[in-house]
Order: sequence, then C-alpha cells, then structure tokens
Amino acid sequence: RPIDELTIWDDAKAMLKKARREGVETVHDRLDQQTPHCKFCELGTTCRNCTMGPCRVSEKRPRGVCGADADVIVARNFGRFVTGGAAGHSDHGRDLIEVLEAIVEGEAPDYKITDEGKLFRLAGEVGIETEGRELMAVAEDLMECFFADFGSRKKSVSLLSRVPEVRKEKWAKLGMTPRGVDREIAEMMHRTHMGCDNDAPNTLIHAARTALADGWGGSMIGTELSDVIFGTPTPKMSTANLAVIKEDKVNLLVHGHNPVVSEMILAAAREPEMVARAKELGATGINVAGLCCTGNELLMRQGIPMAGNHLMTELAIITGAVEAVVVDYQCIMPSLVQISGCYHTKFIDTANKARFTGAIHFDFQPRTAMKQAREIVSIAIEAFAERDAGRVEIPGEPIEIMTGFSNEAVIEALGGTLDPLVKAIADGDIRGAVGIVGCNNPKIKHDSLNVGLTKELIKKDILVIVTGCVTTAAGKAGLLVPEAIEMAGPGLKKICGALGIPPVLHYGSCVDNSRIIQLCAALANELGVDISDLPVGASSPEWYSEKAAAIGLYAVASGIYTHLGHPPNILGSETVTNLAVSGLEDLVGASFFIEPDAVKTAEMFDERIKAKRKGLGL
Ligand code: BF8
Ligand code: SF4
Repeated sequence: RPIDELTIWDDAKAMLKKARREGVETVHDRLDQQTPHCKFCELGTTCRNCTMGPCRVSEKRPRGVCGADADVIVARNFGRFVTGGAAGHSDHGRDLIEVLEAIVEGEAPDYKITDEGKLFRLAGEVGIETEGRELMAVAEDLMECFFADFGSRKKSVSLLSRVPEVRKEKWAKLGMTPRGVDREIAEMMHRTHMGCDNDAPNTLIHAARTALADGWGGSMIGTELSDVIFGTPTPKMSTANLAVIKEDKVNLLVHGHNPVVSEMILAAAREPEMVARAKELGATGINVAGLCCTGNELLMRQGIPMAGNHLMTELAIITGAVEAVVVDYQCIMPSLVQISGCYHTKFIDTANKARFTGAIHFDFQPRTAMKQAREIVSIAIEAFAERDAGRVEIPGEPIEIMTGFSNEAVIEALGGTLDPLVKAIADGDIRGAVGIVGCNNPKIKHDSLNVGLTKELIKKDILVIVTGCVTTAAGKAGLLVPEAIEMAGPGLKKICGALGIPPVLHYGSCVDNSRIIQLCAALANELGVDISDLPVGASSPEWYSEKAAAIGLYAVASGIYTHLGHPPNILGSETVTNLAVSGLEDLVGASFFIEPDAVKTAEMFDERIKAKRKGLGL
C-alpha cells in the first residue's frame, strides 16, 4: 500500500520511506503478507479448546465435534479474549502491590511512598482505620487489602466502594459483581473448557464480571498505587512526536506499561555521573523519551517527552538515533528486536514474564532497581559511540502538549469540588464528555480516527479525555494545549479558556482509564443518579488489543455507551453480536456501537448525550 494511505503523520511517512529505502520490514509489510485473514477466525467461529477439534463452524457444518454451535464458540472465544486483557492490566496492578509490599518490608531502598495523603485517603475508602496511625502500618493494611482483592475470599473488590449503589444493585442482580480479580480470570478459563458454560449470554455476563474486576480492581489498584509510589500527576507541559529524539544526545526510549521500571531508568539517567559519561563520548546529555503507556506514565508524572504511540514504535528506531529501547511488558512488538538489530540500538527487556529472544535481559527487582537501572543506562550511553551518523534522520519539530490531569488535579483546578464541572454540564457549556482510549491498528490509517473523532467531538462542546495511544495522536494534532480551544465549540472554549486548560485532557495510560470511571462514579454520586444516566461515552477508534476489549466491556458494564471503530471477532454469532450492540442496553444501561466513520460516530455520541441530558432534565 502507498505510504500516504498508511498514516496521517509526516514524521511517520518520512520513517516509512526510510524503512523502505533501507530494506527494513515494518508492521504494515507484515499486515500485507497476512491479508486476507482467515474468515472463520475473523467471525470468531473457530475453536481450539480441545483435541477433538480444532473445529470451524459454518452454515454447512453448524456444530463442532462436541456439539458446540457458533453462539457458544464465539462467546467462549470473546470471553477468553477479554480475560487476556483483564489479566494483563491486573497482573500489572499486582506488580505495584508487590512494590508496596517491598517498601513496607524495607526491601525496596529505591522506592518510597511519595503521596502519603493519597495512601491515607485510599485506606479510608476501603475501610482501613487511619486515625492516629503510622504511615507504614496503614500501608501494610492497604497492601493486604489489595492482595486480597485478587483472591477468592471476598464478595466484591474493595474499590467498588466508589460505585453508585444503584449500579452495584444492578450488578448483584445480574451476577456481575466482581469478586476477586484472579478468581474471575480463572473462572473464565474454567467456563470455557469443553463441556462447561454452553450458554452464550451466560458466558458474556461472566466476561463482563471479569472486565469489571479489571476496571474497578486490577487497573484501579495499578493506577492508585502508582500515584502513591511515584506521585499523583499534576498539570505540566511536554512535547510529542519523533522530533523529541535528539541528534546530539544519548536517546533512551522506555516502552511498555509499568512505571516501576521506567521511573528508575529516568532517575538513573538524571544522575550526574551518567550525564558526565555521556558527555565524555561526545553527547550533550541523556534524553529519556517515552513510547506507549509507560511513556504516558512518565509523561503524566515527570513530563518526559513522548516519541510515539503503538505504530510509531518501530519507526522510532528507524531514525537511527536511538541508543536503547528498554521494555517491560505489553504491546511491545517482537519485531523491535529485529529492527534494533538493523541499527546500533540495544534492545533491553526487564521482566521474566516478557522476555524477547535476542534481547539483553535484566531480571528487574525492587531490591536492586537502581543498580540495575544504572547498568541499563550505561549500556545505552556506551552505544552512542556505535551510532552511524550517516544513517540518522529525525523528522520535523516537536509539538507542545499539556499533560498531568489526574482527578485530584482536575478537582484542585476546579477549586476543590466537582460543583463547577456539574454547573458547566448543567448550563450546557460542556454538553457531555467522551473518553477516547486505546491503540493503533495497521488495518486503520494510523491515527486518522483517533484525531478525527476528537476534533468532531470538541466542536460539539463535548469534552474529550484521552489515555493510552490516543494521547500522542491528540498531542501531535495540537489538541493537548490550551490554544486548542480555537478548535472547540463556544461552550468548551469558554470553560477551558477560563481555566487555562485544553479541551482535550490527557488522563494517563491505559490502566488509568480507571481514573475515568472513577470520575464518572463521582459525578453520578454527586447527582444521585446511576453512571448510565450521565451524558458521557467512551470510544476506542483504532483498538487492537485484548486489553482494549476488556476496557470497552468494563465501560459498558459500568453503564457507559462505548464506540469501537471496528468489531471484535464476534460477528459469527448473531446472539453475541446482538447482545453487544443492543441487548446489553437492557441489562446494564449501555451497549457497544461499531462505526468506522469519525463524523457519524460523533453524531451518535451527540444523540446519546442529548437523550441523557434530557433524562436529567437539562
Ligand atoms: O495499554 S493503547 S496499543 S500501549 S493497549 Fe497498547 Fe493499545 Fe497503546 Fe498501552 Ni493500551
Ligand atoms: Fe471442537 Fe468442541 Fe473441542 Fe471446540 S471444544 S475444538 S468445538 S470439539
């Protein structure tokens, strides 16, 4: 396919041209090789859950060897798909609890509790006594409470304390209350074994329960403990696009999701001895820049620049100016190892659960974090000497962005309460809000929908909140600065202009979508309504991952109308598809809608928001 059809960005186009010139294969080439995809897999009608199969069902052969029909097979496949995503987020969340545990036990000398106030607040929310108690004693109780949220002994995960009562009653009635994170995940694997849950709607209810365990459990714990350990984000300025990579510096890119690794890398890279060594080798300093979600984590808290989102990760290396890519886990294309090998770039993995053949491996541990981070940064610095200046090409100029909008920061900007936001919504200056989240997918022109939808919504005075890979997209389009109010409708322009904030707020990484549902719950509680009564929506226009599906499903199950730019692999079952796009509305007060066009999607949200405003008497 011609490069112009692959992406909307000049920096990406320049690197795709360079890749073709230099014979470097990218994700787009491999998509072409893999197209057309298997039709059965696209429809979700293949099953490999036992060795009587694998089976492919169709009109001609409607049942697998065991007798499972398309509804059962599609529901089981989708259930496992969502569960993969919930497991990813939640295992990340657990890693943060383990760091808190190491801090409490004095086994993590390089980590500390940065936001003590937030730790006490959280403890209070989950019913832990805080009055007159020592920080570490409360931290220990909180750690135990969150570990227990992953187990089998609770009736619901603790942070459900944030959810409006009416919503919790709905979940209880449906059998959708998330009990324990690992329990729901394990139960989905059980249910989808041959001969268990052979009733598609029932399987989907458990898929929703598993997704809710992610949203209100694993992800939320991940976000909250990251804030406790590394600090709750506050508004700050930074930059985005490939031009944040600097020709005269040692460039170290952090990629993956967990700030436990990237925060230490950044701290090591800022040490004077490290900078001095970089200068000895002829660089002017060390530049740590972010990719994907761990980039979002560091951007939100430390203001480091963002080199790119999912489809920019390969292209960043192709600049020829990247000394090292340091990864933890999730969304890291294995192709990055091969592409690094085409340049002087060192590819370093840090997690035993995410190893890459051909990578330099560190078994990163809380006890030895800083020592290991220094070793990793040293590898990057020494690689600077191997850089081939003749192959360096860094396109364009960096674009300014504003970041750091945690709920705490937003409430502070509003003067300490949500009242001004409620008033702006009631007055119609802010008609509603939509969270645009998730990924890139090479099947969709890179960032075309992420940017297109954001622009359409703010024109309609709908506030947009972005996370994950949509962040870089919105940032590069100039939407994450206060001046972007010029692209917004009059109401949003007035409110954001007065507050000095952009009409598109960066809310963090993908686990930080938990901040968005928390905000929705707080608004609903403030108004005394259910989340499904609010004039809000969610969208993942260019999603690709299991995690995005889990996010979408916990949003819907929480009562938020949710858009997907393309369908999951469920169209082979009418029952499952109908449930997703309409039936769930009756059960949980929201459903998915699938629409590949940005303008039409914005109109759908507009209609929904109108109806919800009317319902609230606005
Ligand atoms: O968790 S947005 S491509 S990087 S899955 Fe992945 Fe999608 Fe990016 Fe972060 Ni989220
Ligand atoms: Fe085929 Fe049933 Fe086995 Fe799936 S579980 S592979 S449908 S026999």
